[in-house]
Formats: sequence, structure tokens, C-alpha cells
Amino acid sequence: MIVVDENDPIGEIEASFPYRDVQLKKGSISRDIYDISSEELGRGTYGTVYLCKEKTTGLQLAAKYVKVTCKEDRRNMEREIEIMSGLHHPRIIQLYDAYDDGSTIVCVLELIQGGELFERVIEEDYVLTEKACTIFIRQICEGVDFLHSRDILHLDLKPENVLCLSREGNRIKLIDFGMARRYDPTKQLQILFGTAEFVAPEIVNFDAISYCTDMWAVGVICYVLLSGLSPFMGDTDIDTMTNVTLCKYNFDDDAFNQVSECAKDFVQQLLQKEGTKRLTTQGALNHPWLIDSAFNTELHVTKTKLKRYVIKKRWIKAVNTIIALRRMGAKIDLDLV
Ligand code: PIT
Repeated sequence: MIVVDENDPIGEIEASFPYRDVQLKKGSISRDIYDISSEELGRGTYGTVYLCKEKTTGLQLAAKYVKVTCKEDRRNMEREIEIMSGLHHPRIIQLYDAYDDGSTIVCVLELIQGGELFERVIEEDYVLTEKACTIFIRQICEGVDFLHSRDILHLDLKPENVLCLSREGNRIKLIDFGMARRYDPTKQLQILFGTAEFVAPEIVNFDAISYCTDMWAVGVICYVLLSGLSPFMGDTDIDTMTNVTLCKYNFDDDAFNQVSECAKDFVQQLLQKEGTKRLTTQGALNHPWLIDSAFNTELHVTKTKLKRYVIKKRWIKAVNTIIALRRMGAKIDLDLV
């Protein structure tokens, strides 16, 4: 049985490599330097991640392979590497090395072995309390606070991009800087991407985005973690985005019966239609929900609903993988003709 240890809520000491600045090297990843295992750690829209080891030191790492088929792909990866190489913080995945062989870019990354946060908390032996939720959300806010202090917007905060460092402790790290942008407050930045469930009203409306755009996503993640329900989810992405623009959500479901008023206040202060009214990272870190730690109720209902949520996501991911593979298959067939 895994419960939160009051004296060591996050668990484990820091244990990665010394921070280093990375530049993209021309050529394939050196097999003299790294052993790349066939063991897949993860697969996502970002590419495929394999277990990898630095031969001389035995340091275990992760190698992310991304196919670059056009100039835009390469520009996106170059931007991601440029952004990541300057981000040194315990709540942010660290970049170790990067190679570009002309058709694939390989990023050698810090190894994170605990899997996705939501997969971890739905396990039978994990006791999900409101206190545990505060520990995770606090760390997400710390990571985002660091990004914002460096004028970086993540712009794709969602449960899949929050990984647990190990299966025992409660330490998390944020991954996937594929959509991250440097923010210049003097310039207007508009974007047309993201995941419908987590995008803020200003993205749907193609209005100017800012630090507050990430905070909306933190509010959605927190709502899902506390209830297993997705606040704006509709039958289609269009329905979902309509609910987002109307800021149409509530805490009426039974899943919220055991949730404290303080937690609801925290979420409500993040899910504000108007960005300027949302909590900033500092506002969130100073909210009573993340400061006082008296909320130790077990969230029974949540686990049932959260399990359903995670299993549904697994299915969607599997179907998308099949579609992607079939598309690749179709291309191979065409190539052979
Ligand atoms: C790991 C283990 C794992 C997934 C990853 C790393 C993925 C990291 C990642 C980092 C990025 C990105 C996409 C994925 O854009 O299961 O050690 O910066």
C-alpha cells in the first residue's frame, strides 16, 4: 500500500546528471557513446522514446526519435531543443544530448521511469487522497512557475505530459516542449493548436495568449484528478471547444461530494474565462489549498471515474496508433508500386 509520507511528501532525493547546455549535433547518434535498447519507454505525438545508456558512465537515459520530413519539422525540433537546453529545473525533463542525421532527430533525455501520473494513481495499491492531489498539483505549478519565470509558455499541459520519476515516490516532471513558445509580452502571440479538452478560451477564440493560458490547463488537470471527470468534454472536439468558450462547467457530480470547498475554489480560480482573472503560478502556489495540508480524505469515487477516464484515453491512443501505422503501411505500399 502506497500512501503519502507526511515528512517526505515527494520522496527520493534529486538524482539525475549535472545540468548541461545542449547543442544539436550533425550526424547520427553515436553508437560508440550510447547503447540504445529496443525497450520502448513511451510513444506519443512527439515520437518514440527508447531506453538508452551512456557506455562510459553507465548512466541510464531516454532517447526520443523524431522523423523530420520537411523544413517545418526541423524548425520545430530546433526550436524545442533551443528552448529545452536552457531549462534547468527539477520539475522539468532535462536534455542530455541531441543529434540530427538529416532524416531523424534524436534527443537524449533524462530517464523518467514512473510512467504517466494518471496511470500511476489509478493503480490498486495507490491511495489517492486530496492531500496527494495537492502534492502533484503543487509540483506542476512549480514546474510551470519556472517556465514562466524564463518567459516560456508550455502550451500543451495535459495529464500525459506529467510523468512520475519512479513508481514509489511522488515526484513528477513535465515533458513535451514540442508546442512551447518563448513569450514576448510586447508582442501578440496567437496559436491554433493544443488538445481540445485542455485548451483555454483564448486559444479557441484565436485571441492573444499568455502565461494564463497554461494556468487554465492546470485547472483542467486538477479538476480531472479530483473527480475523474473532464470539465468541458463534449461528444466532439467542436462541442468541447464550445463548452470551453462558454466556460460551461460545474461541480455538481457526486464525485465532488468528498472534495473540499478549498479545492473547488482553487479550480474555480483557474477556470476563469478571462485570463487576467486566473491565478498566476505564484497565486496558485500561495493558495490555501496548496499551502495548508489538512485535506486527507480518500477520493473513492474519483478512482472509479479516473480509471474509466484513463482506460478510455488508452483506447483512443491505441486507435490513433493503428490509424498512424496503417497510414505508414499505405505509404510503404505506394512506395513499392
Ligand atoms: C522518458 C520516459 C518516457 C517518456 C519521455 C521521457 C518523453 C519525454 C519527452 C520529452 C520532450 C518531448 C516529448 C517527450 O517533447 O516514458 O524518460 O521534450
